[in-house]
Amino acid sequence: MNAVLADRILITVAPTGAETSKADCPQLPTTLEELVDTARACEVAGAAMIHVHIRDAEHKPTLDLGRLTETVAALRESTDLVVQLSTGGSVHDPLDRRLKVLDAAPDSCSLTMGTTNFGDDVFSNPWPFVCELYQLSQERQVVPEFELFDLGQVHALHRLLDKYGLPYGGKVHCDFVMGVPGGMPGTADALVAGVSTLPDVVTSWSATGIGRTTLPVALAALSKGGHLRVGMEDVLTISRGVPVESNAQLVERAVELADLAQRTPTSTAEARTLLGLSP
Ligand code: KMH
Ligand code: ZN
Repeated sequence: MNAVLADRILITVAPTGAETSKADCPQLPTTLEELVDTARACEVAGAAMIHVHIRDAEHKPTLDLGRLTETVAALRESTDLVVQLSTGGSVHDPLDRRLKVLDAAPDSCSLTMGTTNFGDDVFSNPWPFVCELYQLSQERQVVPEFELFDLGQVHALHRLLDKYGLPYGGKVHCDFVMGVPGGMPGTADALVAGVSTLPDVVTSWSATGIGRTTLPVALAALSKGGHLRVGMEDVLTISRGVPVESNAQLVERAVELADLAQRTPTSTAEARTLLGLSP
């Protein structure tokens, strides 16, 4: 792991996701303007990376390449955040469209390590797709963030790295996505089990807990020296029954929690070093 950055914490914001509707949550950033404003506010609050899902003119999830490319450009123009595009999309997106996301040339992409039941739906990530997406990320010089929804996916990560070697940039960054109904629970025990079996070549990891598991997972991740992902993709309440006002509010809370653990948010330049991107 990165001893040099031991007192630093990478905060990733996942502001939108693909599973919440604008009608249910008007404060969700779904237009490009809202996303850029959110990104700016979250950078000021302490985030260094943004995990991006975009929406169409009707606020529905889309993988439209033109919109993705425009979004990457707009975020680069307005912020220094590391721009990570979701290749997970929504549970309804076909695999071929998800591979095309890399054509938008982000800094980073999410790469989920296996198929997961996702509430009543299925988040499909068959092994050949995982391998193809990983090789494409190496070719296109995009740094993957390996998303781990279940403990078996940690083993799949060993298998992938054994077969195809290290990612572009030479660093291996993972994110535990916990508490999805169908995946691993959002508990300290599950996090410890996952972290203890990570491949030795992993250089950094973060965690996020969905819904009511957000705080337990964040506290467990801080206790284990991990990084944090926060945002309205993962949670819509700031405390029991109280809606989140903005993504920046969640980033601010992450900074406060990190401060208690004597960790300071990475700058965007430090985040690039941590992830194997050029500064
Ligand atoms: N929307 C979820 C089905 C990712 O961004 O890579 C998948 C997801 C993971 O959000
Ligand atoms: Zn996502």
